[in-house]
Amino acid sequence: MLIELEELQRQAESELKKSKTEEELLAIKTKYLGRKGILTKLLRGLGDIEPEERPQVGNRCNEIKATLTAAIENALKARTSLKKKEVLLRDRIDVTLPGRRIRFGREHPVASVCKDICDIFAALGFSAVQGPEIELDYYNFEALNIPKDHPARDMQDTFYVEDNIVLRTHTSPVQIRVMEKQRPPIRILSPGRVYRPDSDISHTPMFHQIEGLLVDKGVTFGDLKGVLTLFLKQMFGGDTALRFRPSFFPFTEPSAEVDIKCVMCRGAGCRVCSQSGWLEILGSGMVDPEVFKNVNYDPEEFSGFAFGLGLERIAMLKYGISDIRLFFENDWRFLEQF
Ligand code: 2NL
Repeated sequence: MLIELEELQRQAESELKKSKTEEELLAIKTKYLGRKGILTKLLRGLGDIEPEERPQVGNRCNEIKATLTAAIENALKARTSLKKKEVLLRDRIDVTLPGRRIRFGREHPVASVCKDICDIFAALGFSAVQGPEIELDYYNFEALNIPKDHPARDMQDTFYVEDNIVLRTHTSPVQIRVMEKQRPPIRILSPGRVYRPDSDISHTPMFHQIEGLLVDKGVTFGDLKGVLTLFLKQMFGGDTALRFRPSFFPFTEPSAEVDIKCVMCRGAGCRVCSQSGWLEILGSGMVDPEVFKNVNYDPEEFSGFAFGLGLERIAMLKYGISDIRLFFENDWRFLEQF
């Protein structure tokens, strides 16, 4: 019996030596030490052995059990630490590699031009207002004295949502809405997105506009000239030359467009100003009495001026950008430069 026990221990130890994986080790553990394991059974069966042999066999069984248990636990531990080492080696991080470059966000050039304009006019008492981008035909055209047969109302020039609903083509409707609700004095700016079905290097179907409106008693064309001159000199520099040119808009009378001396060639003539030496910056005029009638202001009591300009166009001139579509690609290589 004792010889058989020695043989059993040798066999278990040799199996242990040959085993490589955790699974194999666990299988050996079960085979010898499990609930139905060889050693467990032997210990349970001690009662059947001759009484004089029992203590010696029992002791030997317990010794072997203890040795085997320790050997298996050691082998398992070694296996786990080896596994950990393998994982650490595989998931190693090379801390000497250069880090990924962090790219900082920037204010969009259209947003900064909008802010600059709002700041200049805020100092003159103007506050910015907002309104719907999906607008009734009435506010976008009718109230602004734009006649039913005006080309701006064509399907080619306006996005129609429904018969009487459009994507606003300018931000003037916001100002009509303010005048409907408030009495003069009025000093407002209306920046925002506007929509027109155009697309090429100088047009996108959505772009940004800012309009301004001042209404009070006794406002004259002199006020329009004074305010817009102050604005353009603050915007483009005190030595900027300006010219007011007669123009026409259905919602202003008289109307004027304002040019500045070309910022690229300083008036010599270049590609940007089409060799004219001048850049068209904004449209303006005295609010047409018909517009005042539509908002129940008495044109005999009140007068005012209004103006409008495209923000992308200003940003293009300020930063020397030749393709308007760059503003809408959100490519950081473009945006990072401002
Ligand atoms: C341009 C011209 C302009 C206005 C906009 C306006 C608004 C009201 C009444 C009268 Cl509520 N006028 N706005 C006036 C003149 C010109 O914009 O070239 N925009 C890009």
